[in-house]
Amino acid sequence: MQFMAQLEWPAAVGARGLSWLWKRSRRVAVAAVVVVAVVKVRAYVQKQQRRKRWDAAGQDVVVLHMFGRGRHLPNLSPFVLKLETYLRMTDIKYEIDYEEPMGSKGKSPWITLNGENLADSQFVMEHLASKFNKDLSSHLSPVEKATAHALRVMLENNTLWGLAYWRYVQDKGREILNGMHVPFFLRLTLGMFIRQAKKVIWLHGMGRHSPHEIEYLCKQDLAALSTHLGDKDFLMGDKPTEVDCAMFGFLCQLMYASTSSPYLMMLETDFPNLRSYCLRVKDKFWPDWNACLDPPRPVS
Ligand SMILES: N[C@@H](CCC(=O)N[C@@H](CS)C(=O)NCC(=O)O)C(=O)O
Repeated sequence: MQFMAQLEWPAAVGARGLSWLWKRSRRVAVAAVVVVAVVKVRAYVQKQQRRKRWDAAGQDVVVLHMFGRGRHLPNLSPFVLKLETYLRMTDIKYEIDYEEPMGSKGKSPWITLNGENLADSQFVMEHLASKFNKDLSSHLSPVEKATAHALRVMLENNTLWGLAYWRYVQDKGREILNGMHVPFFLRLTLGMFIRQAKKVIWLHGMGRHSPHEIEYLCKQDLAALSTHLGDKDFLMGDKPTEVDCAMFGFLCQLMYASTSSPYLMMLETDFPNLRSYCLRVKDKFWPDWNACLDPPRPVS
């Protein structure tokens, strides 16, 4: 059993279990190996079939892998909504896959394009911008590009954790569960998922503050965005740029999927320009918003 020490832990646990079974009943041990092999082969075949379907999307058509649609907004992930908004802004053709939402980095979204996989919304956007010559920020000065970069990173690496704290710790996942279709067996694992999320938010550092302090930190982020936006149509001026995708993807989470949080109230009372910005971007790039909900609503 010396080799077990070198196996990854799930394989080591499996090997120990098998050796325990083998000592008690060889027949049951063989049956267990056969069942595991069948499950693995089936999963492999299904993956190949999915891959064939994605390849059939056609040359230069992006397959966007993502979680299912939400009841009140097209996606409850700010990163998915960001990337899908970018595809719409740039008129890049895309298809959606809900079967395999998590990519090689264990996160959503990711894409398949011409048989290649690429993960992370930002890396994907940069890749598509150069491949399809769709750099929406080419008219910005270096200082403006630096500002857009800093504001995006603030949202995705600071404000995001305030939202995550509200969603998983304060709200205990209720709006997420009400906001999208989650299969029954996954609902059963919610407690485990929340414990894991709490740990991650704690490790990030946001989870060590009190709810009041977290609200204060996020309000400062929203104030920075609101001040920079002012009365412009888009964050960097009168034309939409990549940072608008991130900002819209994020603000929609506050507007449509965190309705009992203090953040929606902030948009309504303290930062009305962020709220009207969100509606403006929605009207321009998501005319079919209602059709992209689950269940779809009549187009108004
Ligand atoms: N930097 C990544 C972040 C993606 C991300 O955090 N996605 C979340 C959904 S909002 C996710 O997949 N979380 C699953 C997990 O962390 O286990 C990107 O821009 O795509």
